[in-house]
Amino acid sequence: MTTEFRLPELGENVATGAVTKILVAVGDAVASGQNVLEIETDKAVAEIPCPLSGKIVEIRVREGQKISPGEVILVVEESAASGEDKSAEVEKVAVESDTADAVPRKKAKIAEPLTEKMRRDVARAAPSVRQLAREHGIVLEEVPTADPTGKITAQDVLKYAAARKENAPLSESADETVTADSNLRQDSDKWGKVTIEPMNAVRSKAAAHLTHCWTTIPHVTHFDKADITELDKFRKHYARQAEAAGAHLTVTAFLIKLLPDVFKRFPRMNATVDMDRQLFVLKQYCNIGVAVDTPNGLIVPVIRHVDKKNVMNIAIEMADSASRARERKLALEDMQGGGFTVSNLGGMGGYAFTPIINAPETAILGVSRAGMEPVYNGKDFEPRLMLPLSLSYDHRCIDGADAARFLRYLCESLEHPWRLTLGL
Ligand code: CAO
Repeated sequence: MTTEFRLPELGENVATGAVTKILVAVGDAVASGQNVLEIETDKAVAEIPCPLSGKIVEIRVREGQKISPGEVILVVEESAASGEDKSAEVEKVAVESDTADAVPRKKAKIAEPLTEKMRRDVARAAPSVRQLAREHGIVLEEVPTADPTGKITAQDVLKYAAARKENAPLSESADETVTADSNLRQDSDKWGKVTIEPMNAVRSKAAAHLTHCWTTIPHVTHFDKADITELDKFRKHYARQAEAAGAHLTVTAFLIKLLPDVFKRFPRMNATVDMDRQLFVLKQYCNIGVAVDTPNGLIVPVIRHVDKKNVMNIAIEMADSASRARERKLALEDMQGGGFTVSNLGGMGGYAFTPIINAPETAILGVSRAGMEPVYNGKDFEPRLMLPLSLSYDHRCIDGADAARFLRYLCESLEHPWRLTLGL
């Protein structure tokens, strides 16, 4: 007797995943609970265990293929021992039969950590909205939303569907490049040799989000420099003590610590623009997104309530979030609820850049590499450690003069952190 093993549900609203690795081969013996497949969804790579025991007689998926819950992964010739307990986990279907339902009536069992993680990864949307997305052939997680809680409305889906249609020639050809087998093998175009590199799920989601941010927010970027000579002495003075307590002190943690007080003066920097209702939502809480460079692409975990944390707490949490981002261990909510983002490229180099605002936020701070510069003190040139800062802001909400005042005030706060304690 052969039994089909179908891809179980990956979590509410997770419509597809890409097969990144097949861990077994036809003819292999498989034991119940053994991982047979690696699947990549938007935020996670997960191993899929097979609840059957026996010999694999057929593999119906291939690496790189996108599959959905309910699709057959393997056909297993079951061993007698596994015959008793499998009924609740997979649906029995004769291989020859073509009358099998496209979706199994019972869900295949899936390893608990996976379902928990993926359940948290889902985008929020009403069933009718999910249905609408399906009708348009849209993966819901790709739909950008201006809602601060991440909720996706029917209007968001329709807007996205219309935009996608407008860009059809471009996106269709891109899709063809990465999905069609023949094109994956293609190694030249009319100008010469090429290499085809498919987009992974993180990059494809980031691409859709960044396009939405860049095309819907009128950006302006303002530049300034903070003299962090004294702050750096302070940081280095406490570096060893901090390290012993588990924190690597960097300028990023100090910067984040100062932001809540600076926002009190400039509340529109920690806000959302609501064009439908023609208003600004000013946040009373302070959650800061930190752009993290990962092997799979840019990910922005959020450090919550930084106003209630000290520099050490922030440094520890930031390092932890960055390493979880790099290991693909973040849940969707770990990346939600931010009011402002900090993107520090200073560890790598450069003296300025123009970061893209992370909608629905209204501003983002780019940090470049601090370096020694000769600064004129009215009499002489002094060597000072200068930190270049680039602030991109939403011009619908923030005017240039406010942005300049905000960034100057932030620079002065880095230069004289005690000033904030005066409330001046
Ligand atoms: N100027 C000079 N040196 C800097 C610096 C700056 N602006 N920022 C960090 N450094 C130093 C740190 O002090 C550290 O050196 P020491 O070990 O000698 O103290 C070193 O560079 C590495 O720091 P880090 O980058 O690991 O630590 P961080 O807390 O400053 O940043 C994180 C953490 C997660 C923001 C960072 O690792 C990262 O991923 N940055 C990339 C962000 C990114 O890709 N942005 C682009 C978005 S748009 O595509």
